[in-house]
Amino acid sequence: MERKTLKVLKEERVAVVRLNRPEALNALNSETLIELDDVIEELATDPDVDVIVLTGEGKAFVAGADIGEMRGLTAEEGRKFGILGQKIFRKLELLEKPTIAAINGFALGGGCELAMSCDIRLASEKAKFGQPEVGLGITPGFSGTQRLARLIGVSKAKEWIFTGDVYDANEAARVGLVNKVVHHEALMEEALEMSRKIASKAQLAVRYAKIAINRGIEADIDTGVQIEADLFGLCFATQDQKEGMTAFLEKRKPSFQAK
Ligand code: CO8
Repeated sequence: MERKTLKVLKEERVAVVRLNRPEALNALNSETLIELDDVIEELATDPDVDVIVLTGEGKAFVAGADIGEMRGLTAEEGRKFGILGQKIFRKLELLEKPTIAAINGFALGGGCELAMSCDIRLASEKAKFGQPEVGLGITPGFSGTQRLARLIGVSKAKEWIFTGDVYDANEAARVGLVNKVVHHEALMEEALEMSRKIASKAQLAVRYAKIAINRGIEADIDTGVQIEADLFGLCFATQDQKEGMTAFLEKRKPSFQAK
């Protein structure tokens, strides 16, 4: 389906979703959010896709929620706009398939929040990060107060959010927001290489691992290990577990089936 604000390209079991409003630095307006929601729904059940990469067209990943659209909102409209973004980002975070943010440039405000809703963040050396909302008279509204604190710690998150400062990719990696910083030209190849590696593994095992990490980190350790035990047990009901272990013992490459 043709979409106005983003493009989707699929190859070798990987879907690349490219935010495509470069004239507004890919700022998230309602239309982009709704199209993103739609793409997430579609890719969740697409049998040809195992891994999803999110990136941006031009010099930005996403420079935030659309300030032009937000300027005139009432309190109730602002709350609704925030909840719309929160729900979509939560859906992305809970998608069973793994997601990689390939951050090609500015990831500010809602852009940083979008990147944080992905499983893994690869950044170009040109990427810039921050939550500048307080300089606009608002708080982060697409769950940045929650995810930044969980990813980089309460104290650093407060510093980032209270000052609104912008940080380069190396600082974002140093505080643990970004997995890896790569040369700008190599960003997509690195993201695709990692995606293909993940896609070559047993997909049910990858998805169960994601569920165990996501659900476990939100629970106490006893609940978390229980979730892990249940999902670990479920793996033994899959053909891919038989194939993976048999291939190891027969000293050959496994051929996984489940998608
Ligand atoms: N919204 C709308 N338009 C934007 C945005 C944005 N977030 N960012 C950039 N643009 C537009 C600019 O207005 C400009 O448009 P035009 O050419 O028509 O003047 C175009 O994109 C290019 O931008 P610049 O000329 O500013 O490019 P520069 O390279 O000079 O600067 C920056 C790049 C530093 C990224 C600069 O554009 C900037 O500071 N942008 C805003 C960053 C920001 O503050 N983001 C946070 C927004 S708030 C947010 O995300 C809250 C999320 C939760 C919302 C909850 C709702 C209730």
